[in-house]
Amino acid sequence: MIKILARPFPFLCEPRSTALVIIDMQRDFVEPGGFGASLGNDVTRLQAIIPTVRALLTLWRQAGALIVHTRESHRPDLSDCPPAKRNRGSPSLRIGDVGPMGRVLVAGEPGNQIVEALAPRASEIVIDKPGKGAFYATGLHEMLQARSITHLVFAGVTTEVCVQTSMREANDRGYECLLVEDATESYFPEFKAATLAMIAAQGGIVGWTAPSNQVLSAFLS
Ligand code: C5J
Repeated sequence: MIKILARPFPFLCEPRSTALVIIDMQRDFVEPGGFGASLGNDVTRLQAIIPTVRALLTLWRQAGALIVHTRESHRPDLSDCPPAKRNRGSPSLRIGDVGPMGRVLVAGEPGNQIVEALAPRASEIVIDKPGKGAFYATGLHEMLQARSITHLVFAGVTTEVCVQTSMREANDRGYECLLVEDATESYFPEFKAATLAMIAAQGGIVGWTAPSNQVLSAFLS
């Protein structure tokens, strides 16, 4: 059992039953010309967490523990993209439109790939999710249950959208969840701060948060 110094109190877990879940570290969110940029966002904020997420990935690989990567991703015929999602707002590029990195948020396109520094290995689970949450229409819960996973450590983007949605879905399914504070980012710093605060509030109503140095030192001690 390891003990991570976290908010609102220490997070206890066994590496063999604790998966690292890296949410949507895709070129479409992190690089210019993708979905995030098409919504008018500054993507450089998100690029800054790549080294920290990579450190967690390396730690989990060394521990031989389970790693899950997610991609927000739609079928080429967009049959899994509700019109309500595709048509909302006025982005410069909609889901399925052709941009500088291929069709936006479409499976198999260059922009839909996870950034090179965090590229999944063959032994790691990769989830293509049509929604913001990692559990909706993916079979992730069944995959985790088959591997006796009880605890999830989250990283990735964006904090208040796909990360928070996935963490809430996981919490409702009975997982103990921790979000690594400096391994997640938002286009809006105030939304990240609010998300971290609301997760750990009320005795950890959604779960725990901790900085990456506490996760690393707990695993390495
Ligand atoms: C968004 C995500 N923000 N991965 N997706 O649309 O957070």
